[in-house]
Amino acid sequence: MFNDKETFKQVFREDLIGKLGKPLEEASNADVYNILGNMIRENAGRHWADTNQKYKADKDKQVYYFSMEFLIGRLLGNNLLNMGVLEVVREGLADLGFSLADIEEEEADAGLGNGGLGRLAACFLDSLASLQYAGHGCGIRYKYGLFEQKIVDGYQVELPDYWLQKDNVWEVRREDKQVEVRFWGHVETRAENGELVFEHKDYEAVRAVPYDIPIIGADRRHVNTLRNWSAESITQSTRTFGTFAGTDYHKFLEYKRSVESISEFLYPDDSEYEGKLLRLKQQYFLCSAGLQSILRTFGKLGLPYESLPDKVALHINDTHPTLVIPELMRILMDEHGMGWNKAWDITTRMVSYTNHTILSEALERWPLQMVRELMPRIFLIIEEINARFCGELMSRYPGDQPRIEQMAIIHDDQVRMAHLAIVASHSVNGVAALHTEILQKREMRLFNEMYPHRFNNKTNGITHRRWLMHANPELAGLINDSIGTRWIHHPQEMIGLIKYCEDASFQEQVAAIKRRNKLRLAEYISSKHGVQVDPDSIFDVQVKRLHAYKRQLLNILHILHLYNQIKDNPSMDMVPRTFIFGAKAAPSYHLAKRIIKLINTVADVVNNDPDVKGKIRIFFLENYSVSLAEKIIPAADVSEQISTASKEASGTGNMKFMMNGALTLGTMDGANVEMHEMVGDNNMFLFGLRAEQVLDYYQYGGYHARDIYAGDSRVREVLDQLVNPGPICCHSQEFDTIFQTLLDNNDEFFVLKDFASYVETHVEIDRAYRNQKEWLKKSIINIGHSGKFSSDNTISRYASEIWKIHPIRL
Ligand code: 26W
Repeated sequence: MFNDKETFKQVFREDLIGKLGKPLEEASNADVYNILGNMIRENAGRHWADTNQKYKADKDKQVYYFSMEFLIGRLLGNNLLNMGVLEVVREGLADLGFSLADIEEEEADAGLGNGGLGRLAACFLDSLASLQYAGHGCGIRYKYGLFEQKIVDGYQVELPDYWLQKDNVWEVRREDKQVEVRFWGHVETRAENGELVFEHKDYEAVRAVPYDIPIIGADRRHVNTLRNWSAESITQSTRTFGTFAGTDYHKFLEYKRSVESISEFLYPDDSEYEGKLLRLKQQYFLCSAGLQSILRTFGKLGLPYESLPDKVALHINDTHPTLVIPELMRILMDEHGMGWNKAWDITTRMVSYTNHTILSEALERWPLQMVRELMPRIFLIIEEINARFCGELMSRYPGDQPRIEQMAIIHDDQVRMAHLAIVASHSVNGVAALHTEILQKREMRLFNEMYPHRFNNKTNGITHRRWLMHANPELAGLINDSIGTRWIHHPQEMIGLIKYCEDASFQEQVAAIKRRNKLRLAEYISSKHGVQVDPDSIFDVQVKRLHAYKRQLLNILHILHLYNQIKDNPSMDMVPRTFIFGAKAAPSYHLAKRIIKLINTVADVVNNDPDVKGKIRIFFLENYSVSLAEKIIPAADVSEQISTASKEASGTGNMKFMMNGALTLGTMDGANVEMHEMVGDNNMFLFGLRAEQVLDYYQYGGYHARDIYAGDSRVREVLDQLVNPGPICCHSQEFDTIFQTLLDNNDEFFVLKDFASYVETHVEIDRAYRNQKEWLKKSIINIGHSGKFSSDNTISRYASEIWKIHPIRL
């Protein structure tokens, strides 16, 4: 397209005139963003068509990653990077008087996800395309992404995220690829030539229209597709409404509104299941539309349906898209005349499932009645799957009724989606070694006994292209200068950095880069909070969704304790700390919102107390999002990964921080365990209960939070400050709930139990930071090992072990 700066500038000017009729002097940042984005998409368009052509011609096996969430964030910078023109464009724009960083800020952050699960899906798409696999995303084009968070008087306020207000230059509406999804109605069953025939009658039809986004691989030539579905009304059809005249018109408007609501907004609940009808509609909408379109593409190959499992793999990201299973059965049987056994064999050979959580409150269980009414044919199929599965259980474990009840798909008038997903998948994976072990040995023990070969681990990963090369270009540049550029294609080769861990000049360069990143973040914070931030303080960061198990509460209680120490001894010797938080709470999650308020209240008190003299500062950065993460993570010194052991399935933020040279303060949870395996005790700050201990407490009891309150004066002091009149508790009983969960409800997440060891570990960090040479050595060792957590590695494993696909050379 344009491989040198001068060509770029020329093409860019021509486009500006040709498309907007504007000379350069009159162009705004928004204009530049639009022109540039369109230029890139159009250019990718050629490769996109070629890639699809190649897949079709060679009949390559395709993977479809079904996910209710794709948290892709901004695409401009990453697309420029993957197309290999980032520097050309940066310099070209600078010549024309624009800063690429400012232009990137014009793009709306595509927040079509809640957190870890959605961001993982986005990293996977980047790796699939970059490793030249035929792998695509299948999602929903929500009109509103995750809410925008404002902090008002210390409280979270949610605003709608109307991200489409700005033109989305990346998507292409594909009217010609639309399909119809059917809800409600009833099923008529009759026998035809000795076979049962099922006919769905009186249904409500919804038009599903795909919007495709090109996913540009790092070789620029390989371009896959993220296909997001939008729900629209059927205007032409007279089937449902007769003619749209008279009173029917109102009926139509009602129908239109109800249909459009399907792809209106992303549910903001992360890890808490809510049995809402609209959510179930969204799930079936995604599964049915996605599958119909996939099978249409397959149909054009002219192959027999028996070969489907050799040509298509379907992956479900948590149980949210589990309905692909009965939907595929329906299409194979009702539309292609296949018998049950054959359809079942094909389905189970195509579907694989990833579990992302063991929190029982996150396990989806849909009310049977809702399933029956909304999707009558799907209901029958699920019932049949359950009946056959229970039959199998009875012959395998005769008389073992408790086991059958524990494992059944339908139980208590509910459909247990995880059970359905396990029974109908050929692979079930957890997302970190510890998580998978807990699934196999505890949560899904009975299924693991029955299907021992089905369970496997695929430790999560992150794309080093976005999270290192794009977010921290200086560090990436330093790595190139020291070990060459092979690591970009083989991220594990970052291990070569270890030999520089004690090299004074290398250490200085790492330190200088970190400092510049901290200055940049300090400027951002100053612009938002109107306060100076000390770049020489330790930047201690916890950014992630707000959830009790992630224990932001432990962090803020420790800060309050530090504050108490400073008040007692104003000349206390400590390295200044800047504590940074970023977290959205689900709008209905009362406790989480109170914790946000507590963080902001403590921040207010501490930041304005002259006795503190800048020793600690606390900032809650509002609206944590992918683009904000890209600013924060490269600037962090300490990465807080402090979940109650056993609760965080993997974590992926932990990996992003590690890759950017922050040291982890963490529990032995999720992927922290694997980080520790690589870097050892010396290069991580571990504390707290181990997963086994936590799980044993849950099983056998023996933990009494009140004993700790009684026995540890530091704990007593901070907890009392939450509820007794004073600077933290100045009006109402705002923090009573927090006090009560810790004491009256016996501290489900062991905040008080881990408090002492957390405090000690912070002292250790203070000590360690004073020795900069040692600190930098640890930091470099972490960066060196982080290549293992590139999602390129993760995806290679999914490809060879689950999906059985190979890279496709274009
Ligand atoms: C049904 C409501 C609901 C919505 C989302 C339940 C559960 C979820 C997700 C499973 C929450 C989630 O994002 N889980 C995170 O997945 C990441 C990617 O695997 C892991 O790194 C995190 O540890 C896990 O919490």
